[in-house]
Amino acid sequence: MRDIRRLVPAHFPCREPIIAEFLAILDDARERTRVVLRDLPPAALHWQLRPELSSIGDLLYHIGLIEADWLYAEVLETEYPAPIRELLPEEVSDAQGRLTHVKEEPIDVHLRRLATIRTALIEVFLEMDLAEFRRLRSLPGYDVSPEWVLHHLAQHEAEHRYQMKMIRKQAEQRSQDPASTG
Ligand code: NI
Repeated sequence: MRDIRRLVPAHFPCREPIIAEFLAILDDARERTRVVLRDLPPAALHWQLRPELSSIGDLLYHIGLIEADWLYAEVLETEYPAPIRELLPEEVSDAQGRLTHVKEEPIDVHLRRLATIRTALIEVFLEMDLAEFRRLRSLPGYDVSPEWVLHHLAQHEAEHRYQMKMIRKQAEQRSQDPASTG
């Protein structure tokens, strides 16, 4: 069967067709992340090259936290609702300014967290009109539109996806050859 590469905006019944296109792009980005995580050995989820470096689990948590943060702080200009706050107990970075090292959870918990945040995001964008999509929100350091936020979230996930791919490769090499230092 041929591999068909196209976006499916019809999956997102938005008021504005262009918003459905953006949601389809984000959906494709998530699918590509899932491919990188497919059949991930549980030990590789928590593996760190060095104690100060992130694990794949840390990065999955980070991707969800950043998505929720752009959604609530920037797009909606509000606080996290309680169910989202409960999903994200850890701050984005630790006292040293590094990405927080999160407690070890199974991959399903990570994927469910990401899916819950994504569902909340889609609900907001289904109803949005074009003026609101492009209306700049004024934050302390910058002005930002929801349109840019969706673009940015796809980029952000792609950057960390590559990082997760490299971590996985290193973790799997180590598990085959524990004496290796390379
Ligand atoms: Ni990041």
